[in-house]
Amino acid sequence: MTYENLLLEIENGTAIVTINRPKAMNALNERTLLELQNAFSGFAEDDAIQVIIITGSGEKAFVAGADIAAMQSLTVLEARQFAKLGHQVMRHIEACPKPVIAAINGFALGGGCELALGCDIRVAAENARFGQPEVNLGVIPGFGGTQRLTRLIGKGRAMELIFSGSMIDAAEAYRIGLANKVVPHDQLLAVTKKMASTISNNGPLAVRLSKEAIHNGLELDLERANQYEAELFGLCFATADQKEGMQAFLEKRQAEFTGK
Ligand code: DAK
Repeated sequence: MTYENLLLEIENGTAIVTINRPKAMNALNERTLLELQNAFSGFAEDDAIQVIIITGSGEKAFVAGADIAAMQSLTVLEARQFAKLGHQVMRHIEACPKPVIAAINGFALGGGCELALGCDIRVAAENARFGQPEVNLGVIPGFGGTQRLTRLIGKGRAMELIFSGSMIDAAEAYRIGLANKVVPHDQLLAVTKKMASTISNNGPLAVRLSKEAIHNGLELDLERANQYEAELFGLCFATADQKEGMQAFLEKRQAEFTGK
């Protein structure tokens, strides 16, 4: 697939995906969603990629939402289809076996906030603004916002953000657990890449199994989730990475993981 709305770079095992529709504040139209879906299918299968970063092009926006101009005249069935595609893409990102970090360089509104919520970690620039303004447009969040935001920051805060449609700044997003970290705008990519590289230096299979344990475990009760964790912990002992990691520790040297 040729990408019209995404820029892709791969640097030291990190794929950097830049959503590139700056004139529309990087709003998500159908084409951009399909491109994201396609790109993430590739990342999942590419052994050279350990971590993925998603960011937006330009100075102002990460993603200012689903594309309102494209949505305005949708029929009921088309709107349903559009929402389904958005759900599939967010799920695809969430289920990607490798960690995904959102580097939020400005507005993350509506579908943009939902895209950030589909990522595993959110690093925000100081100028980032978050919100679910859909009710201002007469709709509700349509790409999982009512669910993922609530699970991440809790029911009361999610309700306030969604009912009011108000924006919050990066500091407030950090305070309520929506952003993991806030950094100066000009350091956003450097800090996010450093985080990606710290993750990449760890046992890749262990990182992927941790992601699986966290995501799938959250859908289970604690007893079953702990059993599930124990199974995945056991599985680590079938890997060369576990042997290398523990041996390297005992030999007081840096581990050289192979992801096998
Ligand atoms: N879609 C399309 N174009 C957008 C856009 C968006 N979400 N956001 C901004 N733009 C475009 C503007 O129309 C403008 O285009 P031109 O007039 O230059 O052609 C350009 O980007 C620059 O925007 P502004 O001139 O407005 O720039 P400002 O700095 O003054 O303001 C802003 C920036 C981000 C605060 C403002 O543009 C804004 O409020 N944008 C809309 C934010 C928003 O409401 N986002 C939520 C979108 S709704 C569903 C499926 C999905 C969803 C819901 C239901 N189903 C099918 C059930 C999800 C919905 C959403 O995400």
